[in-house]
Amino acid sequence: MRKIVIGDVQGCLDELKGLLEKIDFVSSSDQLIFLGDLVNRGPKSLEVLEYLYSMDHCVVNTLGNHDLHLIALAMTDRPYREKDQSLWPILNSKNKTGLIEWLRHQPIMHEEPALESIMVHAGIHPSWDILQARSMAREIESLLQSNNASSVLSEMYSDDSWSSDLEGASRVNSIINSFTRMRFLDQYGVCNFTEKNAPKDNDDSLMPWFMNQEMKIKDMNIFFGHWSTLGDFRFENVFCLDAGCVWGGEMIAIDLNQPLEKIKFQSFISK
Ligand SMILES: [Mn+2]
Repeated sequence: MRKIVIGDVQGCLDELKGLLEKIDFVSSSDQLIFLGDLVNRGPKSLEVLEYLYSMDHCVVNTLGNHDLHLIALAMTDRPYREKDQSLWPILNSKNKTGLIEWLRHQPIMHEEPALESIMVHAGIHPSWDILQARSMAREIESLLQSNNASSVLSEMYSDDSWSSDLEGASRVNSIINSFTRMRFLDQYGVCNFTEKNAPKDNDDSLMPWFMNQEMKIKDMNIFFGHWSTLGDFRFENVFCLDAGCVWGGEMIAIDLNQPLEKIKFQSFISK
């Protein structure tokens, strides 16, 4: 069985199908592991969800910030915004309940122990070892899957940065933010959630999470998306697979048995 990891889809169904064709994907024998943000911004978010839901037996998606935002719109009274337009067809779909239930039962972090690999949407806080990361992920997954999910989702919108002394909603949000929104940490170890550019060689004030001195997980490969300006990128044991397909870049897939041979599909969307 091939284990194939794919970066951010963001509603780009045609590119996803083109990529799957390019890798000769077979749903009866391959497994697809998505790095989150299946939806939003791109033209076919509803169709992407319906397509993957129909192949549930061979699909896993590590939840991203846009996936969580969609679940929040569906399960709380948070008002729809103009910029969420690409999500409206899902929220108005007759399949809404089934699609949202499927999505909220996806993991925050996925592991492939035999291939010494971990998948998350944005990152793993550098101060967490694998045991902590695992327990944080399981904690958030059980909250999202619980009857209390709507209150967690309605309180989710804050810029809390992980710190071991946080409690309550701030603590929960800081964990969600680490897994789904983190890019840079400042010199005090506080996450900066506004800077989205690629790291600059001459700027020490903001460091990517994976270059932090404290970084604990060194003996497993970590695959993540979320950072389209980083693109197809590797630093030691850490791999970014988001090359901004929705912005006119590429969608990237790798076969976990051959992680250095990436397969790329150029977006149809013009830059
Ligand atoms: Mn994201």
